Amino acid sequence: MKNFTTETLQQAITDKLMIHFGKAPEDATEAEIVRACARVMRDRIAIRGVETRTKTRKQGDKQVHYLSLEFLMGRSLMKNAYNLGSLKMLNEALTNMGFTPADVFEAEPDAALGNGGLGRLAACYIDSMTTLEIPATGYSICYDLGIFKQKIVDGQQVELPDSWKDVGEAWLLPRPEDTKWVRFGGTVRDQWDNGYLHIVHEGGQVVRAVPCDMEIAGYDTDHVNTLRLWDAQPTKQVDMSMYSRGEYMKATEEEAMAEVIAKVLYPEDNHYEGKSLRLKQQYFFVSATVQHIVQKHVEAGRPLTNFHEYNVIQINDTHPALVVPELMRIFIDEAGLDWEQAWDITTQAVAYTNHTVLAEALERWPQDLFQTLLPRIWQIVQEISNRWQAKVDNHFHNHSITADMAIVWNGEIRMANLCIAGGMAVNGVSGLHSEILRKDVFKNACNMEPHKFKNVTNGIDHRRWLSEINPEMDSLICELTGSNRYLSHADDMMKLDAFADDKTVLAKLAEIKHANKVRFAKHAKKTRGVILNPDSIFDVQVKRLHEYKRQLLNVVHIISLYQKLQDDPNAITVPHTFLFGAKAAPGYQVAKRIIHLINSLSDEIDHNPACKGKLQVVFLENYRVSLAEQLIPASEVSQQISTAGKEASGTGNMKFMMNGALTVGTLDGANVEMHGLLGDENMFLFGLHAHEVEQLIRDGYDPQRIYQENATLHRALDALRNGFRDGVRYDDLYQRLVYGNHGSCADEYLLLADFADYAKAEARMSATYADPTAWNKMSLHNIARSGLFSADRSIADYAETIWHTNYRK
Ligand code: GLS
Repeated sequence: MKNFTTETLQQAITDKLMIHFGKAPEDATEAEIVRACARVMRDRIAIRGVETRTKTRKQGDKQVHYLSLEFLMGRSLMKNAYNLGSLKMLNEALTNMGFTPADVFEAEPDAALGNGGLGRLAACYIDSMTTLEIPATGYSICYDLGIFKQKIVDGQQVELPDSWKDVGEAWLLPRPEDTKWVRFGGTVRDQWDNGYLHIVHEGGQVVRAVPCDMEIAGYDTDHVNTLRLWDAQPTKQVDMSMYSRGEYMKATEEEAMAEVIAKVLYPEDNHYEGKSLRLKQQYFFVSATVQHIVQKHVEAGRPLTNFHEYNVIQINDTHPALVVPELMRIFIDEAGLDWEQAWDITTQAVAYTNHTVLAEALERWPQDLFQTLLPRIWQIVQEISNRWQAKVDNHFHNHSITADMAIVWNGEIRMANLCIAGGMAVNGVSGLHSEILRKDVFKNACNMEPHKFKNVTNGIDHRRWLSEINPEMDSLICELTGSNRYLSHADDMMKLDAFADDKTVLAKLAEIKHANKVRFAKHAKKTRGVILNPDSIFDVQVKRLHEYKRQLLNVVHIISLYQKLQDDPNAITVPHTFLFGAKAAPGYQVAKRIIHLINSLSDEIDHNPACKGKLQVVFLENYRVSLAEQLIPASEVSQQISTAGKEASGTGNMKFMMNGALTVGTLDGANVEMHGLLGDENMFLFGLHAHEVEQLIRDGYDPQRIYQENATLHRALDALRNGFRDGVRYDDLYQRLVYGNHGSCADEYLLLADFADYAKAEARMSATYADPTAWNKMSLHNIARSGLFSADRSIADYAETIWHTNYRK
């Protein structure tokens, strides 16, 4: 299909505006113009979607089904225009119509159906699967409310609902004809019919799952994939007779019960909530999805015995783990296969990605809840568990290993073990993380079935996270590498390494970064009234707030710098701006206290004349995808300082590296691979390594001793304890670090142990910054070597090592 020209695009948008809103361009609001543009793009992509599906069906290609409770898509207008090759035309058309394109893009709300890295990864992956022309579908829930909007009031986080659909809905194509029904509760009984045993599951509550599809355009291809978002609706119409009897509330009860399933995304990252509604969400979207996949397979005229040859189901963390028993239920109860046949197919069709080693994030469902809500699935899980346990017993003859690998144990269902038993592959998301899974977290399972354990290092959509958000850098890369080939072959960026001693190139690089800083400073002033100094180091830590990510280590270090500046006004020679952005899970009190602390410190420093022009701390409210897109091109230092062994991979680290920021970081997650590419000389490494962390904890860690011995640290922690000019004290955080409180051990994440080395790394970083040539050279090497972290590479790895599907090379 032909590309839009500026004229055809402008005409199409004008027509949409008139048909949908009854308005001429000059009367339309920005929200209306966004909706009209979205509809125009959606139509175009939808047509290609029909063609893609026809082709896939004809060729009988294997399909990938990517299940994730989170897809953190962000904005789509610029992205889709970019992928369709129409961004330039869209900019021109909007300008011709009297709009400022940047303001129009800014008016689109983020589709924030995810918490952080795990959800954003799914969004990057669907882009790459499409670009690599893999027939793939993403599946999730069409939440009414995405991750909450964060407001800072008196220094503290307040959560507001995020209703993205007003405008965001324009991207969705409702598909009521593909509706599925999902049953909760009720009773299960056996029934004999003509000598055959049937399972009858009846009663309880039946909810309708109605798909709303978001069509996904790839880059430089006509291939289109779908992100299918299931909406929950009641089965029964509202009972009008109840209305006429005046029982209004009762009449709408069932409706409300069904709709609550798709109401809101759970706002916890790296933490599981054992709530019945969460389990309902999981089964709701898994059951609808599996019913759909199996139905399509059967409709294509194929027997279920070759289901796994045509379908692979990738589950993003254990959240969709019920895929395993749901496939078994459909194969056995609905298609009449026997257990062995059904198990054989299931275990060849499912693959599981683990995204965390944190104990509080590993899902375990209480048996009582599970049994009541999903009675038939519970029976199947019990059978899977018994058979698995027999296999483990037979292999090891060791009670403690049996206990460790059990699926149902002590009144709980352990979802990770269910995924390991029920799938063909288990992968971690960085080299170190996969190693920890093999050697530690899933050690026994790996001993028994080593062939299942793989690694696929995460990657990011470099077209969005570099080319689209940093257009000047994109032009420079194209110029230096001789073409825009890097957009589909990210390793082409390697060619930049050859320019490390080219003064003109380094100067250009610095110029681009500075212009991005100025742009971000303007944006910050306009949107939140903050004045930033573009001639200071932009030192950034943006990610979810979690103790293991150690924002508090960064804060304690800033306090020590502040104190140094009190002693000696010339202690800081390079002006330094520390930028933070982070949402805390609403129930995570310690994380909320750390946000408060950052704001207290920011206020203290703002009011101290000695800091003026030298030191600034800024907390950026409501950190989200679209804010990251503004900030990352302007960042110079990327803080990736988690306790080694705790961050599975990280993906922000990759985005910063790609945009030329230098990393201050520990050897954790994908930082290890970054270090492998960059060496000590191109990043600022510090801190204990993962095995040293283990060792220290085994030997007995004593933060009090460090507190007593390190005078700088001692003084900074005392200041933190007493608080700053707003009068808020942080004794609780102090206690948590030095002595332990509320039953937690002292300094669980070893901030004190790493403090001295961190301060040294920061000092090295500041000193290097004072030497622009050295800095720009390092920055260039970072960009050049970041191609490995393209999501295209990750998806090619999945295709080759796990899915065994073809892809465009
Ligand atoms: C996470 C990990 O914490 C990140 O390290 C990882 O990069 C991401 C994607 O693999 O998954 N796990 C999680 O629960 N939230 C994440 O962001």
